[in-house]
Amino acid sequence: MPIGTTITEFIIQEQRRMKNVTGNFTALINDVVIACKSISSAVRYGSLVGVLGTADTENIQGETQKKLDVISNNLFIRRTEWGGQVAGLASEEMNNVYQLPLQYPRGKYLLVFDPLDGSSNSDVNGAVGTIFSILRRPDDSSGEPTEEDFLQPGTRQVCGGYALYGPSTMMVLTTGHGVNGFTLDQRIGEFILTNPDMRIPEDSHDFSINASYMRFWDPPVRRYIDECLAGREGPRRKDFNMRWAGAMIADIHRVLCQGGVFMYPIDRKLRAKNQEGKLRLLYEANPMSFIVEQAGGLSTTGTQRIMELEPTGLHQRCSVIMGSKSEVERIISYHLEAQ
Ligand code: AHM
Ligand code: MG
Repeated sequence: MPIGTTITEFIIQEQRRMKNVTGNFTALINDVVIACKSISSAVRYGSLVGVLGTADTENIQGETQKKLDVISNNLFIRRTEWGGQVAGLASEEMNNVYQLPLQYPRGKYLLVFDPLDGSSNSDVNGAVGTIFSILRRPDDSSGEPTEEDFLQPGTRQVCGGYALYGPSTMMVLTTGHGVNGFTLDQRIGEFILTNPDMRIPEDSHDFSINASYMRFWDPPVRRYIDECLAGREGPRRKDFNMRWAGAMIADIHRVLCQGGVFMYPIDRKLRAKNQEGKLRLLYEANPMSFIVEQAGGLSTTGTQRIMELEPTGLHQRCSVIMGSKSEVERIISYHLEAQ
């Protein structure tokens, strides 16, 4: 579709090409778009409307919530619960599956989201974002949806997407037919197609990892980064750049645009806390993996394709390594050699 198409037209046109569509998915995406515009507005006004700083609450992961985490979560629920497209919602900021108020009809989709990823950036006016994943409610599930219904591997996602609240607000989406990026035109309040058919460049020089954890890394990750750091004088025979925004959306968005790898791998420190990673599988790793794979990249824990992991809990974590195909293949081969 041509540059300049609105996101609504884009989704409707894309849906028209499929069989048996009812318009439910289009309506749901519309609500997600409005949710992200509302969060974008809250983020943009920041201190002017008193939304920065810490709330007096913790989420299930024991992390202190920011006021904007709570506001974004509420906005996302409010905008998506009413329309009759979803049967239930789940998010980083809620311990259990959110059951819809009784007055709203139940639909065939399940929506999982991280309302404000990288929220620690919000107090320093850094980039943050919203990540979401849409699943189909399993056919054999009835009554109110349970946690079990949400525990589907990433390969079953109907849609994965994120909104990035940076200097401009962008929305990047996949429904399994490539990846498209839209930029919010603040003058008319619409997302406009600006980055059609996004492909991750193969030739890249960037890596993105929190290097302060270097002493805890597993040998394959250590080896890959050591070789990057050795630059022209090392086995890779070229110089690399390190970039770390502290919000996975911002870091992976850069990888989508310029290539490279983003990593938040399992390490000794996380294992000591009995964690399988830092990032959450259902609403962080899976939707971002869907986008990266659809853009021609790869996404792995180091030893397994992330989208094939069988989830065992709503807030399950996993090791994350994703980006340009050849770089991720190299990191996987280092893991295989180490085994
Ligand atoms: P959040 O969802 O609570 O914001 O946590 C996820 C974020 C990622 O966006 C980012 O890549 C990572 O946490 C940063 O973690 P660290 O502070 O350990 O580098
Ligand atoms: Mg997050």
